[in-house]
Amino acid sequence: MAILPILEVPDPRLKIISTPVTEFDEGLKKLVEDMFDTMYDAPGIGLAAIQVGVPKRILVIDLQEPAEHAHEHGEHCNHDHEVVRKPRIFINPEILDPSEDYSVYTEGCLSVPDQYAEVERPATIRARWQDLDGNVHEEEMEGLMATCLQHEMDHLEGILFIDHLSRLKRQMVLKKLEKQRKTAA
Ligand code: GNR
Ligand code: NI
Repeated sequence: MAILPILEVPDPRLKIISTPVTEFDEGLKKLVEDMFDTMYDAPGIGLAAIQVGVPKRILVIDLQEPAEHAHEHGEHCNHDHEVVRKPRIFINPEILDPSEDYSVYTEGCLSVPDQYAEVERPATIRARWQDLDGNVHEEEMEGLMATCLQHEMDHLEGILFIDHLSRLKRQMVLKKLEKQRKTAA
């Protein structure tokens, strides 16, 4: 297991356009494992390879949502809500038909630490991608999965969530980040 350093703004590598994966080999599997280790450690719900300095079209996502429990009527729920891991791997992902209706989500990014802002994106998408063996999959996505996949796919084009904000809001986020770094130093 290896936790890799995560690139942060204004690292110029975050603007690189990532290239398609062509070799579905052991090196790819090892990188994906390290990406999960890094994402869970951060912690985050998604990670693009470029965030650990590798300009390849590879994403990992795990929304880590609370487990759904069936409760008997009247049964008191006093346990901690455990999180279920549902690790998902997306190689060479594509978005096929984004919906015309948009949804707004307060997004954050491990490369823009501790900063959050509302971003509007298509509410549902059809996604196509390859797995570690190169097999192609297709699925309709909605909710947080649709938002997160679009956020991660932006990283493959060198785009961050702050690039969706007005220039004023983007400057405010970057100023706050700078200030936070100074007080943390
Ligand atoms: O951990 C993350 N949380 C998150 C919240 C809302 C929308 C997108 C994300 S992705 C982010 C991890 C990250 O930076 N992935 O690139
Ligand atoms: Ni991000």
